Amino acid sequence: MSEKIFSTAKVITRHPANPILSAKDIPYDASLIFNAAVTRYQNRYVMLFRNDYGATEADFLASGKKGVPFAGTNIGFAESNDGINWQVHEKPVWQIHDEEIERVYDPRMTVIDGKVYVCFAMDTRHGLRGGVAVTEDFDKFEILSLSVPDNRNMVLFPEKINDRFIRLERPMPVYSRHGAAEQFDLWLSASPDMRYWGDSKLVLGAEKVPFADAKIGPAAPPVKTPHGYLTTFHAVKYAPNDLYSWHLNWRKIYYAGLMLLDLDDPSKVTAIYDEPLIAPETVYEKEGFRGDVIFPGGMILEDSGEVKIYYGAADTVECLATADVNDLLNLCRKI
Ligand code: BMA
Repeated sequence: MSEKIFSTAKVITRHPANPILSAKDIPYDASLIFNAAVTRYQNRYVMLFRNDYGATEADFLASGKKGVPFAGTNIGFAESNDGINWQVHEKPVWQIHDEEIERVYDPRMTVIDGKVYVCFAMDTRHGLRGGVAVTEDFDKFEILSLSVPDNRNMVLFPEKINDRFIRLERPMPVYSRHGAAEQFDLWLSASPDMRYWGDSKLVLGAEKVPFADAKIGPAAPPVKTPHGYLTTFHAVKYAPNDLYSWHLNWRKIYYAGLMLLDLDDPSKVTAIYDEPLIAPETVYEKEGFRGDVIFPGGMILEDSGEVKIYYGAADTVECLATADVNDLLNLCRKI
């Protein structure tokens, strides 16, 4: 039986300026600019982006593609009046590297009551933790909570629901998923104060996604519509052969999916699109550090009904796609 070929939904338009941010735009050491958080804050667009620096494709080639370590990962900051053209701050704004913590990365921003909450992943010597921080100036980041390992891909809803903050998240249960490699699912937790998280519920099992045969998880933070919280997720499918990559043996295709969550109980998926919203197709999505990776980290619903979806492509550059909110809602079928 031949493999089904998944393609990007017709309602999606890739921005002609793609990639909208890449290493050449950064005024300091930068190699991979991707998996950014983007939101609107104080009358402009703001972006926190991941920068893995200190190794190039040539370094990997010289190593026989066995791989060379990046010197580090930091988080950069950029601002924009139109969401397309970005002014990048002259220095990175956030980096943690000490005896225990290796790095913070993959930020996701949600503005609640005038404050910017930043979910992030943190690699530590004792496992991978997901965290929530708060900033008002994109200079100081106060960490409010950190999960036990292994958990990441956290994203916050744009408001309290039934008096509690809610986040989507993706724990990584390697011990108990019946031997399946990387079969991880999308969960939700609630908190009264952003510090204590609990009441965790399964939202979507990986087996429910027809274009995944491995892990799924959150992508960009949800946006509110009258029909429910519209949100992207990421879904991984294994490729039969090696994909384009700077290193050897890269075989994971990352698709962006789309679903609708209940306004009162967002642990309930009310509708889902059964094909990818965005599938890797362009050169900048298929060729890079890890080809065939699409990873949304920002979703903005404009007053016009346009939805801007910001996504990391090939773990190398940051891109923008747009769609009409009604077209996105129409893609999601009731379940
Ligand atoms: C995941 C994370 C992401 C990355 C993806 C594809 O495990 O490391 O940051 O985009 O893999 O490499």
